[in-house]
Amino acid sequence: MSTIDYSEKIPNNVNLSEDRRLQRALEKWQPAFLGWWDQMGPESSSNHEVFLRTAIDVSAKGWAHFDMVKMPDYRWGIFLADKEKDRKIGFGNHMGQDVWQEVPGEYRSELRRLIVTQGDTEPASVEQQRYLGLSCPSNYDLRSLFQVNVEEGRHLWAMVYLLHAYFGRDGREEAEEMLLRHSGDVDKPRILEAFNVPTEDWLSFFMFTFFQDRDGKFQLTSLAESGFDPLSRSCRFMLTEEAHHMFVGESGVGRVVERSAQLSAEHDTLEVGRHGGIPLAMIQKWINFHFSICLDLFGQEKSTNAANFYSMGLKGRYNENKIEDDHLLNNDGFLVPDLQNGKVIMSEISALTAINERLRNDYRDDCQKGVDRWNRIIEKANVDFKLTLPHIAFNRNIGTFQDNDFDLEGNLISAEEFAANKDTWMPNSKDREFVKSLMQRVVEPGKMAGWIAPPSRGIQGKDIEYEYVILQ
Ligand code: BYC
Ligand code: FE
Ligand code: FE
Repeated sequence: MSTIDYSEKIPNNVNLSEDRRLQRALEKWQPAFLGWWDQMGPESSSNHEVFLRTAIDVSAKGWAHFDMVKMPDYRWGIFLADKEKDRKIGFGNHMGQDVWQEVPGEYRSELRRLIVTQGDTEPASVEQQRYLGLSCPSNYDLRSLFQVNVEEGRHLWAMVYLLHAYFGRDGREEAEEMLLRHSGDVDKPRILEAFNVPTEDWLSFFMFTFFQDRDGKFQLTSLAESGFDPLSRSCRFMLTEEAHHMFVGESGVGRVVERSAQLSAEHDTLEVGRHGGIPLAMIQKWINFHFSICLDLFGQEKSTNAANFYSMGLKGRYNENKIEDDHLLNNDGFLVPDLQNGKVIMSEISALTAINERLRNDYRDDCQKGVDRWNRIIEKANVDFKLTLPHIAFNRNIGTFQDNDFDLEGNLISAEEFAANKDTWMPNSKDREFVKSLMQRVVEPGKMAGWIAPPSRGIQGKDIEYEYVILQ
């Protein structure tokens, strides 16, 4: 089951050839996808040879094969993690029952909505990153970008397969819509707001893969708990790909921090801009922005949608099976932040309606660990500066805090005060211009732009100097 059939037009491990109708429908969607890739995917990249990994086996060991590939020839396909024998639903009203191999009729629209929302983010990210190849800091980094892009394209395939295979005609319509909405399009934007924000420089790209792909990690892990087995298996395999995206983000920001700290120490100043680095204080502004827009991706603190998804057995909590409680949550409480008398306080609500907030907490803890590791890089360089995550109330557009303004520490402030400080807390147009001015394309193998430290090693045992992308 786990070997992938590459003789097919659409590589897959779901026996696609045994379902002619489904195969034909997906083969019809395939050229639309390729057309979308050509128009909305990485700019001027179609002739580059790229050292890419392709899935060949879904088992934990050795699933990938590396080779020089032109991106339009990448073998996007449908890969599900192996079926777990006798898998049972692990939470909610159907706990203990066999997982579903077909869509439970009464939950059809909720399930479809989750799959559509998940699927929509994948092509969105490719659209957001489409011009970055023109300003990459190194040949190595250019490969990372393209690797992430093709895999996000494959994640779209993963969700489109589920829509086609299990949702009939409206599933096919949703699959078409995936290619018609576009990031930032005023008429047909992507569903979640953070996926409509352009990613115009490489500091933003690394922040994106750290903060935004990390939302992907947490959402996919929760969906991997799903009682709908095909969704669970899809997400489990996507998570193996996602691990690399996390690496690109954390190591990418880490290398920028390393270079900035190094320049700060060398010149005995934090103002390293005129030495070709990105000041640590400016990196902090990027963190403030990206972290706050990504917190919105978890939805409202108190959500009946989330409670329903959970009780229905469609979407669990992060690492549901490692949590020791009744997995029903009918009688449990959970503390969520609330605004009372002008102060952010914690108040208890039902654990069921607090599912989104719980996941956001897990996410925040994971982000903090990454920030701690960046701070160790700064310490090692003997520079006196500390990066932090802003308070959860800062710059929020979804949930409890959306109608008020807060400073970085979570103090309620007036709209005027926020407007007056916004440009010191988050990237302003001058900051963005400055960072963009540093983004001069470097593609010669082994060379690095001056604002970023080299990676500690190359990819798949190759040297850092290896020509990962042959441009043409
Ligand atoms: N923007 O009850 P609530 C990834 C809406 S990233 C706009 O809290 P719910 C990736 C909401 O729709 C992972 N609208 O909502 C990363 C609802 O609307 P209605 C993506 C928003 O449903 C990088 C209303 O507000 N996957 O894979 O519990 C690169 C009430 O809110 C937003 C998923 O998200 C928002 N941010 O929670 C590539 C998993 N938030 O009902 C890829 C699937 C809320 O009033 N999605 N609203 O019309 C979900 O699980 C849930 O839909 C959400 C929202 C957690 C997103
Ligand atoms: Fe993805
Ligand atoms: Fe990702």
